[in-house]
Amino acid sequence: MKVSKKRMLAAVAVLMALAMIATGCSGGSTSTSGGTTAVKEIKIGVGAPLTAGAVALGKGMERGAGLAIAQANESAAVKAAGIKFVAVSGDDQGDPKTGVTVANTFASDPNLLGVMGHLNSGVSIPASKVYSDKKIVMISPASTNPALTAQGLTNVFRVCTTDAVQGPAAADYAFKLLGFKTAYVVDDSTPYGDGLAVEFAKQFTANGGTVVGTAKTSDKDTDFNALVTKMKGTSPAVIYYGGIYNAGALLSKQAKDAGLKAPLLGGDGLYDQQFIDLAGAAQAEGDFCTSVGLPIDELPAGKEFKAAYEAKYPGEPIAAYDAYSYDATNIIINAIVNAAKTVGIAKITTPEGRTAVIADVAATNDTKAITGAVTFSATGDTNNKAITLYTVSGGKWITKATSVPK
Ligand code: ABU
Repeated sequence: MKVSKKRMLAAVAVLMALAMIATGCSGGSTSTSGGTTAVKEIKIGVGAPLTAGAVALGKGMERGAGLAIAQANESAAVKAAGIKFVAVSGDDQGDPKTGVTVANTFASDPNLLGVMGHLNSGVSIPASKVYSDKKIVMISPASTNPALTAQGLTNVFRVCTTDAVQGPAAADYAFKLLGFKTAYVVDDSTPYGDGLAVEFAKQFTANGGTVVGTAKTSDKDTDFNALVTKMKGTSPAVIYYGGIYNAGALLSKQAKDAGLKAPLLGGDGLYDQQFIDLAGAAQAEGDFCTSVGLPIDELPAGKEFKAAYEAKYPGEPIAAYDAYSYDATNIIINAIVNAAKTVGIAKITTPEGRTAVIADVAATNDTKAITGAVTFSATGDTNNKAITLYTVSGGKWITKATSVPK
C-alpha cells in the first residue's frame, strides 16, 4: 500500500505530540545518540523598569540576564540536565503596585522557578513576598535598601551590597577624600532614596561634617527651582541626593543653572550615562556618585564579559547592573541544574524542587562571578561590600576611588 507523504508527516506529528504528553514536558526536543530526549522549558522572570522609571538601568538588566541565559542554553551542563531556560520579562515600571502585578503574573506560571530582579527597592520588597509564597527564588542585582533582606524570607537574595554600606562609604568619601565639610541632603522619598540619605547623613555627621539642610522630594519631580533657592541660602559644599538619575539629573542641572557651585553626590541610582545626558555635560561636570562593587574594567573577568556582551548586543552600553544581572541569573541557572540532579528533572517545579533551588542559591560559592566572588550571608546579602566612587569628567563617568579612606 502506498502512503502519501502528507499522511505520513501527519502520523509522525501525532506520535510526537503523544510522546510529549506522555513525558509531561513542554518545549522542544533534542536528539541524543540517535534517540529523542524531551527538553523541559524552565522560565526565569526578569523584573525591571522597561518603559518608565530607570529604563536605561532596567534594559541593561534585561540584557545581562539574556546573555547569561543564551550562554547557558549552549552549555553542556544545561543540555545534559535536559533543560532549556527561557527569560520572561516583566515591566514593573519602577512602581510598587505594577511590580506586585508583575510578581503575581510570574508566580502564576508553574514553570517559572526564579526571578532576577527587581531594580527598585520599593518594588523588590513587596514583590519578594509574592515570590516567597510560591517558593520562587529571587535575586536582586540592584535593590540596595537593607529592608529587602531583613524580612526573614528564605527565598530572597541580592548580589549588590546594601545602603547600610553605601551611605556611610559615600559620607567617608565626601568628608575624608573630597574634603566636603557641609552638605545639603535631599532624597526622593522612595525606600531607596530615603534610606540612603539617612545613612549618608548619619556618617557625615559622625565624621564631623554639618548637614546644613534637608529636603524630601519625589522621584517624579521635574522642577527643583524652589529647593535650589533654599539650598543657595545655606552655601553647602556638596548636595547629597538619594534617588535615581532621572530626577537627580534635573536637580543637578537646575542647581548649576541657578549658579550653585556645589557638586551633586548620589548613590548607584545615578550611575548611568543618562544622568549626564539629562543634566547636560557642562552642568554634570564634577558631580559624583558611588556604586556597588568594583569598576568592570578592574575585575579579572571584566574583559571577557565585555567581549561577550558586545558580541551579543553590538552598540549597547553596559549599564550599572548588567554584570550583576548576569551573575544573578547564572546563580539561579546553576541552582536549578544542581537541584534537577538532586530531586530529578520531573520534580524540579514541585515544592520539593523549588526548596532545593533556594537551598542551592543559599549555599552559593561562585568564585567565577564577573562582579567578584559571590557568597551570601544568612539573610541573603552578598558578602562583596566594595563601593566605588565615580565622578563626571568630560561628559563621562570615570573612576575616582575604589576604597574608602581610613
Ligand atoms: N540601588 C539603586 C536603585 C535601586 C533601589 O535600590 O531602589
